[in-house]
Amino acid sequence: MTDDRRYPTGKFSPKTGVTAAEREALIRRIEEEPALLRKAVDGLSASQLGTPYREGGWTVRQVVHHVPDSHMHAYIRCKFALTEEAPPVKPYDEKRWAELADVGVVPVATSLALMEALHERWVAFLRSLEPAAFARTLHHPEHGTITVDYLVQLYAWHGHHHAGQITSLRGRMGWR
Ligand code: NI
Repeated sequence: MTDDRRYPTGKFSPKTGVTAAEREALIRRIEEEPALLRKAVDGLSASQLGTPYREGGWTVRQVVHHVPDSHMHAYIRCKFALTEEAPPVKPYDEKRWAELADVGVVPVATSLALMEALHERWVAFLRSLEPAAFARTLHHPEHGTITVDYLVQLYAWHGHHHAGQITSLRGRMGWR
């Protein structure tokens, strides 16, 4: 297993007791993810987009379409947390989603535009919240109780994680 290729920015390690300043920095990281993903794939050809980012891994195209699929879930989970009492999280099978037929035919530009619009809504929403809102909870069937602060940390990592997989492939392949 090539962990460095799979986790170019390191594995996700959440903490408890996020300060207001740390939270602001995390939201800024979420804010920059659409541009980061756009830059990661800038100028790549169709065959480069069809290249797995590591042996046995998703293609660049699958990675790009996966990120907004995942972040749409996250955006909606944040809103459920604010509007219901400890609502259940509906997990989804991300591997099977990445293999659905649309992923092979929709241009990556469509998912980049989706990311930009989605993150504009999501970041505006997060910045509108009172500090206490970040302690609101959801119930995950595998992870138990999670908070909005946990989701903010996870998604401040997740977009960078996947953009890093592509950037690291570009570096190794010498793609300019
Ligand atoms: Ni992911």
